[in-house]
Amino acid sequence: MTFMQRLGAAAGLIEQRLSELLAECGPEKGERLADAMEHALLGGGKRFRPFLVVETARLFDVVPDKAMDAGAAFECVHCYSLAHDDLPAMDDDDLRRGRPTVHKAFDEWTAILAGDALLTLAFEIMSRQGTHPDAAVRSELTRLLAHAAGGRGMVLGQMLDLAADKRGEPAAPTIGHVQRLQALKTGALLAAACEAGAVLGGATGEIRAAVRRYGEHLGLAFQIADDLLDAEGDAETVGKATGKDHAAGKATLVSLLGIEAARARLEDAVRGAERELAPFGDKAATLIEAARFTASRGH
Ligand code: GRG
Repeated sequence: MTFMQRLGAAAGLIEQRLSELLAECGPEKGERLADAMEHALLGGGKRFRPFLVVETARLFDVVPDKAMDAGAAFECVHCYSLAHDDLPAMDDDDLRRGRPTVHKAFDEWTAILAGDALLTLAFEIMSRQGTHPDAAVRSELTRLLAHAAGGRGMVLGQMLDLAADKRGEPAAPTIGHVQRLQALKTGALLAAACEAGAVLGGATGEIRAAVRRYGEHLGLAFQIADDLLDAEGDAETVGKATGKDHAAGKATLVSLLGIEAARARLEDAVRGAERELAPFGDKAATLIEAARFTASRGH
């Protein structure tokens, strides 16, 4: 199986599980809120964060089935963040995953509430007994997800990003500022997804930390690849508008470093990711491929 086939197969399984969890814990089918949550959650997306949970858990011999619900919780947070990010008050996008964004398919207030409900659904899923039999593990997973998603993680990253876009702050962003912003906005959830796999596998100390650092390198690679796509990709292949950052004069690692140096930093991040998983030998082959895929992805 190629890496893309493996990612696609995992996406199919996670999509199925997301659909079941939405039916079990979400609003009744037929409610406008249920339809909007379904639009935000199902029908597209690489399901990369659940894939990372499942694959990092596999390093510790956890079978995919036992990591699926924790992965689904991460995907709910991710999909809420996309629905809110696409709103006119934030990044203002009409297209996501090749389809109308939630507020275009419904309206703004529905998109806000669907996002809110997906965020809370994530924590309901994470704290259900089926996610892990040990309450201490569920509690640690819940803390990990909350920390990554919240005011010291993704929301802070989004705040810094919008402060730059809408208020021009800081006036002269440094590479350090952009890197911090991105590590929070995109990296925090990706790194926590990897760490969650290690937590599911009972890993502690330096081993858990190494898996997290793998996720941090991956997050950086993911963001630089996204910036390169914005600078060089076309909307049809990417499934959303491109050239927006460039047209807005936005500071990204690509605009601050130039395309060549950004590419070099991307390769560096991939090597860092590989280095962290070296002690796992062949067991880490899929995750190493995931890092390479992240760097080379075209959508
Ligand atoms: C609204 C609090 C709040 C946060 C939003 C994630 C995010 C923060 C905004 C998304 C904007 C964006 C384009 C970020 C760059 C990287 C990124 C997260 C891309 C989308 O993730 P993928 O490629 O998407 O995993 P799919 O569709 O495959 O799930």
